[in-house]
Amino acid sequence: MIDTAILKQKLGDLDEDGVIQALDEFIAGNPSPEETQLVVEACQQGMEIVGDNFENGTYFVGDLMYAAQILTSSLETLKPLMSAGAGQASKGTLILGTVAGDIHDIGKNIFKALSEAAGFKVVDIGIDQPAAAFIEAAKANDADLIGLSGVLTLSIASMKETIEALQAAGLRDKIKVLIGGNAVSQEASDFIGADYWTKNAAAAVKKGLEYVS
Ligand code: B12
Repeated sequence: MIDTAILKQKLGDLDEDGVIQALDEFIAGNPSPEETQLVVEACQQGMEIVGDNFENGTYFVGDLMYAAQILTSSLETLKPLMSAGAGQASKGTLILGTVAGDIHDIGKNIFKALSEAAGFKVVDIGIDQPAAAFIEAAKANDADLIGLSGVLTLSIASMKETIEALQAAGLRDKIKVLIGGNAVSQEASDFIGADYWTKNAAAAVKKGLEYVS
């Protein structure tokens, strides 16, 4: 099994070759979806190191972009290992997007991959999406769940607007709303009026399955 502390640090250090080598060795060991989930969590923690270094002035926007590039290609490698349920009947429909003002999508894409693996039909509407786009997609696809992603502090206001629009469209009672990303917290969730909040995509998939069962 991979040493997740080392992987986390390698990503934090932007050591692309080190990350690739560690993941290649990990994959060669034929890991389970659960082991893969631990590796995804280590990558998420590595990105926190990157974020901290950006905040304290050691890294710049170019470093954030480089980190995103390393993580995105790593996730492509890990994606097939996360899945268990390809080909099964749909468990429900999830509309997923990053809210207005925010273009971060790596966490969203992880949640998407895990949700698809669990059997959800996922309609991914992309990044920087206004409330109206979520409502339109929810109506067009008869959604069971909506997933709002956001890592910026300002995303909290966009998430609140989206839920208010859902309410105004008369859809709030029939659709559960899950929120995720670095910006969310219990306090933010209470303010927004979400049904569930998390920074752990795997936990959210379990909750989603509970909602549709
Ligand atoms: C990579 C990165 C970028 C990349 C994003 C590339 C991409 N394609 O996403 C780029 C370079 C584009 C970028 C830009 C900017 N960034 Co940036 N970025 C990051 C960084 C380092 C990592 C984010 C990430 O991918 N994390 C890894 C993923 C896996 O974690 P996650 O998103 O939390 O997702 C997990 C869970 O939360 C959950 N999840 C996520 N979404 C959802 C949705 C649902 C429904 C559910 C259930 C679960 C779920 O599942 C995931 C797996 O478990 C963070 C630091 C951090 N700590 O987050 C800063 C950070 C978010 N960025 C920041 C900033 C300031 C910016 C810029 C303003 C910089 C600038 N001056 O231009 C711009 C903003 C652009 C915009 N309008 O959005 C700040 C935000 C500060 C704040 N409080 O608002 C942070 C926190 C860095 C910092 N510490 O200062 N950034």
